[in-house]
Amino acid sequence: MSSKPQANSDAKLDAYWMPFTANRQFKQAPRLITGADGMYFTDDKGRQVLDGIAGLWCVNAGHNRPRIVEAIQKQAAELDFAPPFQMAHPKAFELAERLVELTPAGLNKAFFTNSGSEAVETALKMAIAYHRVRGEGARTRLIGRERGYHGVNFGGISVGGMVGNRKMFGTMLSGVDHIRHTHDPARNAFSQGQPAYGAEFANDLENLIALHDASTIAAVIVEPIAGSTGVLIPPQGYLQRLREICDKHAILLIFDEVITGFGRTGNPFAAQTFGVTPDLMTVAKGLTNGCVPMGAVFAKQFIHDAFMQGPEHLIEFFHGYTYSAHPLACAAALGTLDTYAEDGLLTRASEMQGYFAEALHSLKGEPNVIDIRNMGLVGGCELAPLPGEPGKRAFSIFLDCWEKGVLVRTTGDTIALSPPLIIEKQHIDHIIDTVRGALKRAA
Ligand code: PXG
Ligand code: PLP
Repeated sequence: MSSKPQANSDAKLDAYWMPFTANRQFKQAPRLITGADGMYFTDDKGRQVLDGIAGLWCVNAGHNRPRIVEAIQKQAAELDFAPPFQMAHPKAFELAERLVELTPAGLNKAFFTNSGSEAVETALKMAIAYHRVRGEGARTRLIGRERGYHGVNFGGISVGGMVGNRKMFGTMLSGVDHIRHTHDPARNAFSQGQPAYGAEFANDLENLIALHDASTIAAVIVEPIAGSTGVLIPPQGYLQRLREICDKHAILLIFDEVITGFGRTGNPFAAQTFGVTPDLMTVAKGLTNGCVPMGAVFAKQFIHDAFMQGPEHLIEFFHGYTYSAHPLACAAALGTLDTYAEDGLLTRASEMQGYFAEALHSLKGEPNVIDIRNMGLVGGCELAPLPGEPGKRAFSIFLDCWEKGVLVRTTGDTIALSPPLIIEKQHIDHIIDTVRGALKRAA
């Protein structure tokens, strides 16, 4: 269909400053993707590459799904854009209604953004403004967690806990504090599913409340499973404990489900898998199967209702994006929800997780493997770092797997797997065998 870009020779690679990429290294040996279907990418040399990470944790239904493709094509020809402020188009309402049927009980208001990063900014602003509209304007502090990833905008990196994403960018938001991360390989290495130890890490929140006083704290934001920082599964009882502490002190609990949303853990949302419901929940990625950029924040009714006061002709929440609820994104999301429903994908991870876990944990004992973690269809295999060169060992595994026709993701020295939810057993075997080969070759 489209002409294939030529690596190195004629294609000019200069002008594009690539995101989160080693630009100079990449441009010496580009990895170019030119097509995708089902579980596979096609690269510019015509090779088929098995997608072990659903693109970037987003293509949950696999690539090139007809309903989504058709929905986008039809929408583009019918309504390209409608202003989202003081105006709307019908699919925005339809999508919100469809979504709140899937969300955990009570999260029944949907606010649309264009990415996970924007969803996070939106949720943080909603939390602070919520307290203010009800007369608790001193509640402005935000609590995040070490090793958290909440996108790359200023609010998100402020509450986030990845040093590399923060240290270059000045002082960020004021009034932010962090609880400890829950990664505890000394006690929990090679746990399957939720590790046994570490619920007490949630008590850090009590310490911060003692330090700052609850009357200054608006919200706590965590990923139910930390994805980008290496697949950190919450210890048993940990999220429940966070919920209890937030309730006790009227602090809002925000779950960032940008990665865990839309079936990754075996339920539509990880909140359902873990049995803990937040007050605000951010999503993106799987919302449109990665096909058109879109994110959303789901809010509990009481948060929304707190804003609905004052004269009715006035704007209640001074926030929104030019492309909030963009018609193409709404069409893509509706096509995505149809596809998830038809194929039973939002619960499929619960069927596949046993086989996936067994295959993944069979890597125990391979060279330099120091921990393996899993939940639903997300897995992490952590390697001992090369002395003085953190991240390098895992990156060499990533390159080797790509050469051998499997796309994996690495973060630090953890190999992360998050395949499309349509995955079959033979694909799991192929991914794990390829990783195993790479680990042996790198030894
Ligand atoms: N929150 C979470 C929990 C995420 O995982 C974002 C927010 C930001 O979403 P956007 O759409 O603005 O990128 C994310 C994104 C990785 C990786 O390698 C993960 C993400 C993004 C880039 C790389 O794990 N997650
Ligand atoms: N910068 C300028 C000058 C703008 O006019 C706008 C929106 O109108 C923005 C930034 C924000 O863009 P967006 O709504 O796409 O986030």
